[in-house]
Amino acid sequence: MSEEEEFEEKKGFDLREGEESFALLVGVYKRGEDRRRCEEHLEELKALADTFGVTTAAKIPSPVRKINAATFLLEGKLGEIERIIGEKKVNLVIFDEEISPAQQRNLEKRLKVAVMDRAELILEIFAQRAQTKEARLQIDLARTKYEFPRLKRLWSHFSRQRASGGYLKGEGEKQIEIDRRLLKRKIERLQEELREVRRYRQTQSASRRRSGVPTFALIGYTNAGKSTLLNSLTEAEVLVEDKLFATLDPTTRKFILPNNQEVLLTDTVGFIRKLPHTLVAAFRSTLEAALHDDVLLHIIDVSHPAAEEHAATTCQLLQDLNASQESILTVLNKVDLCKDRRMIDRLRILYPKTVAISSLRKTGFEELAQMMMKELSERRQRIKVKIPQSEYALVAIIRREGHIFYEEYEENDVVVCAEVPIPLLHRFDEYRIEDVQ
Ligand SMILES: Nc1nc2c(ncn2[C@@H]2O[C@H](COP(=O)(O)OP(=O)(O)OP(=O)(O)O)[C@@H](O)[C@H]2O)c(=O)[nH]1
Ligand SMILES: [Mg+2]
Repeated sequence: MSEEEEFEEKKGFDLREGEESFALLVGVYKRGEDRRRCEEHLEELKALADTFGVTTAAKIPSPVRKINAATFLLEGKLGEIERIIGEKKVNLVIFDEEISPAQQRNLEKRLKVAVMDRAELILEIFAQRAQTKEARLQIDLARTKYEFPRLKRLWSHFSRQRASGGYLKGEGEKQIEIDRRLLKRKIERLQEELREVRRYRQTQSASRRRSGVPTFALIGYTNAGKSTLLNSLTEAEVLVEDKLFATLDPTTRKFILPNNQEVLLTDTVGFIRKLPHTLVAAFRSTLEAALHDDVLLHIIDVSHPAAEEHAATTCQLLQDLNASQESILTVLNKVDLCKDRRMIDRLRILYPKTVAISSLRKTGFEELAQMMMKELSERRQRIKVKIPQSEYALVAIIRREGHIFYEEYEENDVVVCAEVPIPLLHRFDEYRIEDVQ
């Protein structure tokens, strides 16, 4: 085994085959009125744990006035947690809040079980679910960067029996130096491999863009129903699951609008609150490729009690990724499950250009298609032009980038009535014959 492989061996929480893991989930809140939100967040953390393959034994929303620098929680709370660990055979504690590498180390020593935070859990899930080479490389890079400041902890449970013993003394510091060097080398290697894979993907997406077919990217909170919508519209057969992060890799499919206009739909990785920074960075390139597509379809699960918070999280992440906020159509999904009509009303006020649908029951699709067509035509102007055959390449441009309603041949000219993307209008100036509304 090479040095690097050996290093790989000792990282991550070890989910043993066939052995059930029980987790205790801890969330904190400051004021009494924040308790309900804290409980909602723990419910989401439970869904994440479930996706990871860990059973939730207990959820502990904890009121805290002050965070303890060394152990995050104060002694009293730790005693309570210790008791529950004993009673419920818990072998993993997951914090909804971010905990520092030192706090994590101290907590593991104190509680004698593995401790992770939400960010690490999300990273582990991504690692479990990654399919394509690019996704695997991105996640590996994100994980390696996450581990960098945590080397001491890794070394302290070298045997993968996390927190089963104390520090290994003496050699520890030297080993950390070696590990750090290995990690640096690994980060460089991963970055190089990623550049290689991306070069290939960019060539692909560039040729797609050159084809001029407008693209809609399906974005939104995890489990909102993005893949279900893509499947319902295009029979794409993308994996749909009532788990978080079912999709990690973008899938693109052709879709024909009712006016026969061909468009592309791209399914993307779901967003979640507190998405680890290293992951956002790692996925930036894949997401950016999708976000610079023509229009974003923001899918919201309106049957979820935290739909508004989910939508806001998604918008914030879009902003962080520099996506244009102008070309977003908001798709209120799962209306069939929605018990609170006021949620739909509130979201309609918060977001312009909304449509309510059920991806599963396939309702609201006509309205959605109308909205998509309208959005495209707003980016275009309708014109009538008479183009000489010697300039026929211009007709090919309209065919590719716009939409032709009809074309007629008049001797050596062709008369075309079409919608042309506004940035291209000037190329047709000298051939315009009349304005069309
Ligand atoms: N009742 C109902 N369920 C839906 C609807 N749309 C999606 N679902 C369900 O919601 C769950 C999540 O759907 P997905 O399509 O996997 O969600 P996603 O947005 O792709 O999720 P990630 O890939 O994890 O980000 C599945 O169990 C779907 O069957 C809907 O309109 N109505
Ligand atoms: Mg999906």
